[in-house]
Amino acid sequence: MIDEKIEPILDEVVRRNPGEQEFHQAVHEVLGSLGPVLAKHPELAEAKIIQRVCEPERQIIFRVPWQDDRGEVHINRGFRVEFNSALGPYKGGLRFHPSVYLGIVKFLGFEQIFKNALTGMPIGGGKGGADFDPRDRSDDEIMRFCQSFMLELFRHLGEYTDVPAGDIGVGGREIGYLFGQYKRITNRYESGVITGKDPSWGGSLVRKEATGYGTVFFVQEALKAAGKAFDGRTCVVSGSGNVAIYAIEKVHQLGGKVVACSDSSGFVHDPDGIHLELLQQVKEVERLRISAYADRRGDSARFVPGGSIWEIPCDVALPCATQNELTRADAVALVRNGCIAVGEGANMPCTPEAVRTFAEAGVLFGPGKAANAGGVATSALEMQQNASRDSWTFERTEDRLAQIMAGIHEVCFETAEEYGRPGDYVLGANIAGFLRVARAMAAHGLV
Ligand code: NDP
Ligand code: 2IT
Repeated sequence: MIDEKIEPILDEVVRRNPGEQEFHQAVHEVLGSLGPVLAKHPELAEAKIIQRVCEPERQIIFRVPWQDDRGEVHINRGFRVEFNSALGPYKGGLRFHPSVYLGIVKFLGFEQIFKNALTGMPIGGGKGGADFDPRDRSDDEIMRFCQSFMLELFRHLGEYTDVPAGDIGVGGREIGYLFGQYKRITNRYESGVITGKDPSWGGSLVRKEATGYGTVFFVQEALKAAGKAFDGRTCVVSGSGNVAIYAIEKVHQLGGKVVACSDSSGFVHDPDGIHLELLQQVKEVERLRISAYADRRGDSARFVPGGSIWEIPCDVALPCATQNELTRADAVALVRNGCIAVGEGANMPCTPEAVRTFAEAGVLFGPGKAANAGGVATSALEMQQNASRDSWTFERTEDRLAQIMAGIHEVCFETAEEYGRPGDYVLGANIAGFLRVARAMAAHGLV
């Protein structure tokens, strides 16, 4: 039930942003937690902080023309939504996927505001991307697209202004091309203008692993608070991209076993445990479909085209692919099969009905803005290293990441208790993240 003071604000967001279904969903999810905050802090209501935080500070939409290897011309649409700079420069990834439109960029940017606040690092919230499909494109085509994209975006960026990174379809290769073009246009080696760089030229160790590792660290903390652990647990991880691969690695390091992962064409079930090196070879090196993993793995693994990965019984489920990939029916199947914890490695992968199903069944549930914050937190550590012209060891950086994730768990846990809903990490994350941003916005006056 949404609070009666909040309902008109939500209605207004829907009216002013027609057709942006994912953005409406993300706003509904956050605002659904904020009723008790307004009751406790009438000054925030008076300053209309909620209305202000729902309106991006700046939205940039631009044309991205490029030529493929045969000389054919393509026109894509690029986006950067600079949502909120109360806590620091706009910070958030770029997504290249054919489904990208303003509503997806705004949902991601909105989530990013509160996620970044939860990290405790000095970063505001933003997101960008393009409706470009990188699938089956050559390296040269990817480079030309990235160069054209940056030729427009560069004027909006800067280490104190707006600092992009990767997301779906944007990994180390794309970050390299984007940085190279920014450097060429501006004639500045401004390392801190983009994160997710390779450690050999200004990137941070652990950034590549950070989102997946961080998600597992968050779930580990939640299990610990419930007197449980990862050791001996069976896990299912959806996706097989950057977040999924390193979530799988960390689960294995902690003594759990991941028995299934997926891509948009289907999933593989490997009851002996996913073979990480093979998965990396297939997905990171050769950029093949997940079915190639099952082909090479032999009899122990099978590929299931289509279908739901969440039918595979597990103790811990980590959705690490994309928004709304885990529905109510999937949640019911997970609960029926004895799942005890869910950590959102992706952004908003569970539908609202799925989240409700987990809550009703008492499943520990780590929402994305808390559970997947390790990626952006390590981006902030990369900015810190760039600013001091330093680079830290893997161990030091991973320790910082683990501390940050434990801190995020703690603030979500304690905030849920303070507001009378122990164990409700959704409420805890939304309120704790919102309050940090809201207090800074109030202090800055009406801007
Ligand atoms: P990648 O591009 O590396 O991998 C994405 C994975 O998800 C692929 O396996 C892809 O399969 C699958 N996927 C994407 N879209 C769909 C879809 N519509 N249906 C089914 N499967 C799909 O991206 P990341 O691993 O970086 O991102 C995964 C999620 O994590 C996203 O929600 C992202 O926003 C979130 N995230 C990422 C962070 C990061 O640092 N990279 C930080 C925090 C959150 P296929 O190849 O078939 O498309
Ligand atoms: O959703 C996310 O937090 C990311 N894609 C990472 C953003 C970042 O700036 O590292």
